[in-house]
Amino acid sequence: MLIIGERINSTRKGIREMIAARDAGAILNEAVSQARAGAQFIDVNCAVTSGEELRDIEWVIGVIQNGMPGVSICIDSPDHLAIERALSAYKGTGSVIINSITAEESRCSKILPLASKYGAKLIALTMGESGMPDTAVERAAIAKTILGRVKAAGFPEEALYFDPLVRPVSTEPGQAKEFLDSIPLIRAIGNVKTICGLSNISFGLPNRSLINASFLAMAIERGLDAAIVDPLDSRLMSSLSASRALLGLDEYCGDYIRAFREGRLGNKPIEIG
Ligand code: THG
Repeated sequence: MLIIGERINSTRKGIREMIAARDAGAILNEAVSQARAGAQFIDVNCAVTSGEELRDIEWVIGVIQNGMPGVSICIDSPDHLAIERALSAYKGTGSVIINSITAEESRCSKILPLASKYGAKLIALTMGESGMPDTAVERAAIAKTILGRVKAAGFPEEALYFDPLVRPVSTEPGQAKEFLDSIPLIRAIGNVKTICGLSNISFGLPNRSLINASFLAMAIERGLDAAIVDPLDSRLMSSLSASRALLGLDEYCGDYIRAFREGRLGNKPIEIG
């Protein structure tokens, strides 16, 4: 299971302020703490900043890779120019994921060549020209269209992650099931992977972390390959450990037991020796 840390996102007021103040220490701390908590990639989104997204994303990436040269990043932007700027700013020794393309032709034709040029992995939202699909079957159909475009551009399908788009269960109660059902349908169209931003599921509800953690367990059982989450949410990360153990994805529960010993399952660390 690939974990992408979501916290460096300019929709969050605190992050907007750190970027505006060019507070490198605070941004680096957000990246380091997410990596320590188990994030393999750090999502960077500067789209809601001062109107200077290109300059901001270049600065944030510079700060993170100076402090963590091996860091892997997920470039999260609706603007292909910001994605290009971020790709050229990245000098780290880790890997890069571009977040994201959709079925929209113009977006694919700009971003696919960049993904190939920089050897990046790619997230594709299952969103058509006409907006968000309602059913699992529609999500898989859009994924198929995108897969055709991606293959035609010579991009390797195993580096492609489809995001079937989670919607709030509080306002659209049928959507959680459609999302979950779409995971195996999408994985069946080729040698492709699935990913989602999890926290939308709990929008508008109290105790969001409980809903997020429970939904993550369900999605992992259906085959979800990666998730964009807050890795500092210990309930979520505990649920991830337990789910992997229960599904035989953690041989002899070694990771689960290690997480317990280190006090990462919501328990106090036990004394050793
Ligand atoms: N799929 C893909 N990329 C994504 C998303 C997705 N990128 C953005 C988003 N969704 C995932 N990232 C975040 C980052 C921060 C928060 C939520 C999702 C967050 N939200 C606070 C909340 O929901 O209460 C509000 C923000 C605030 O004002 O503090 O922190 O689905 N491919």
